[in-house]
Formats: sequence, C-alpha cells, structure tokens
Amino acid sequence: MSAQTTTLLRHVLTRKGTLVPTGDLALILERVEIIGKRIARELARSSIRGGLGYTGETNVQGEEVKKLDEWTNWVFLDTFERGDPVCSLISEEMEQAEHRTGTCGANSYAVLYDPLDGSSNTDINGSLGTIFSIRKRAPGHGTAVDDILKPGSEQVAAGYILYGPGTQLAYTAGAGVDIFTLDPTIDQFVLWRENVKMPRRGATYSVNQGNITKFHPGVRKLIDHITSRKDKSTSYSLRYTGAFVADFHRCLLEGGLFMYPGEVTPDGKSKGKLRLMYELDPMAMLAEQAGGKASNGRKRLLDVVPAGLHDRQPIYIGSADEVELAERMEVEG
Ligand code: FBP
Repeated sequence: MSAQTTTLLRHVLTRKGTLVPTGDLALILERVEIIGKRIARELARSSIRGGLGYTGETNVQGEEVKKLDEWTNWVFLDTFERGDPVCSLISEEMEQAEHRTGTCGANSYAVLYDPLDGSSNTDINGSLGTIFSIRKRAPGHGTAVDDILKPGSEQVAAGYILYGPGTQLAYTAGAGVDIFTLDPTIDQFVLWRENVKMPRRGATYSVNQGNITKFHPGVRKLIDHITSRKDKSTSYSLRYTGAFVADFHRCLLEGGLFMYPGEVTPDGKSKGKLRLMYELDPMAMLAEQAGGKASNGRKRLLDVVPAGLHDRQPIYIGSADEVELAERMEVEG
C-alpha cells in the first residue's frame, strides 16, 4: 500500500476548519463508511439473491417501496444502533424521526438521509446513491424536531455515496469538498480528489425532459436557449441518469446544471419532486463548498425554511453560471 494512501478516517482526523469537531465527525463518518461498504457489497449481488423488485408496501412519499429501499434503510438503523454522538435518524423511508434517546448527550447530532437514491435504477443495474446530511441537535430537544426544521445553511456536514462502476464517497464539513474511492483490495475509502472546485460553467444539463409540459414556461425558455447552438455557450448536451447523485457528481467534476423543476399545479403553484432536507440541502452544501450554486428557482436553496421533514422543492443546482441563468430566466415564475 503506497504511503500516499489517505484513508477517509485519517483524512477526517487531520482536516482543519470543519464546522463540527473532528472527533465527532470521525465517529459519524466511520458509520457512514460502513453503511457504504455494506450497500455496495449487496448491490453487487442483489440480482442473484432475490434482492430486486418491490416489497408491496407504499412509503410516506406515496411511492411503491423497492426491497432495496427497505433494506438500505434498515442498514442505516442497524449501523447507527450504537450511534453516539448521533441520536436522531430521519429517513426518506420513515414518516417519523427515529430517536436514540440513550445517545442524546450535550454534543449530539441528527443524520438525515436518503438511503437509496435513484430507486428507478435498481432493477436495471443503473447508477444508485446514498445521500446524508448532518445537523447539530439543540440540548433538551427530546423527540421534538423543531431544532432541525431550519434552513440548510445550518447543516454541519453533508455528503453522498455513488454506486457506479466504482463506489465513491464525497463529503464536506464546511472546509471544502473531498472525494474518496472504495479500494476493494484493502476495503478502505481512499482519497481521490481534495478540495474539489466545480467549473464555473459546464456543457451538459440534466432534466426529465419528458415532463416539459408540466414545467413553468421559463424552463422551456432556458432549455431552448442553452440548446439553440448559436455558439459554445448555447451548445449543451442532455445527460440524465435517473439518479440525482450520479447527475450531480458529473456537475461537480465537469460543471453543468441539474434541474428538477416544479410541476405547475392548477392553482399555479409548483412543487418539486425532490426532498429538501435529505436530498437537496446536502447537495446544495456540497455545491456551494465547491464554488457552485443551488436555487429553488427563486432563492438560494440553503435559505429555504423546511415546511416539514419531508418537504419538497424545485431544484436548479450545479455551475454558478448556469444556476444564475436559470434564475434570470424565471424558471419558477
Ligand atoms: P428516489 O430517492 O426515490 O430514488 O427519488 C429521487 C430520484 O430517483 C432522483 O435520484 C432522480 O433524479 C429522480 O428521482 C428521477 O425522477 P424521475 O423518474 O421523475 O425523472
């Protein structure tokens, strides 16, 4: 093993300027790392172990639950069984928060997560992800969550794991974005890129264009403009994997724009599909830490006050130039 190899734990313990004490951060990310390895291992063989398909249940989002959605949620609960300093777990797959009252000391945290992002890709061996957000808990909060229902700017750390040809983990704790690759020969997440900077402009956009008639006309105006091919700045290519984590990862490395606009409803309002607290806020923190931007089409995403644990918002995230262009085009009216 080369001396240059920096494992995730070593990196966290030596990182300066983080929003959360490195000791606490190390204890939490050590658990996240285990979760990533358990999920990556299972995804590699779930097709031959009856792990694909649906459970027959419907989740709090009103979506049919995939067996892997349920199993990956269980992996979080199981791995954070002894979760100190984490005392609350909030999941896309659970209506209520799960509290570990035994570990709610003065210095405790909540982990908000989407255990399996891109669920429509599970049965076609497509890219998948896990998204996590870490927030500090206020002392004496008990089982209430008021202290968590705050703007994303109050997160102390965030990240995701991408299950693709390789498994990669990206995180920020307020001191830049770092990416690690799971090296199966030593079963360790090893540092790949440090202090990643998102290019100010990209050449790709990601959107489910099949929904174009449901979006605000500003979205069509934006897409018509960036694909009008008048010059280099209007010659974007469409890339859409069906997994937010994978599309965001491309923006982080190569620039570009991911959007999941609001679907205009008869009352003229538009509500996005993606969930604010455990899908959008963590990615927005990563984007800003890498020099990119994130907006709900009207304002900075990290300033949005959640209406509830499972609140949804439209999202425009990626390179600063493209997000600013989307806002100027009034994509959400
Ligand atoms: P899940 O967390 O349930 O997978 O939902 C999120 C997601 O799958 C994103 O990863 C992806 O970008 C989007 O929904 C795809 O939605 P659609 O199929 O409507 O384009």
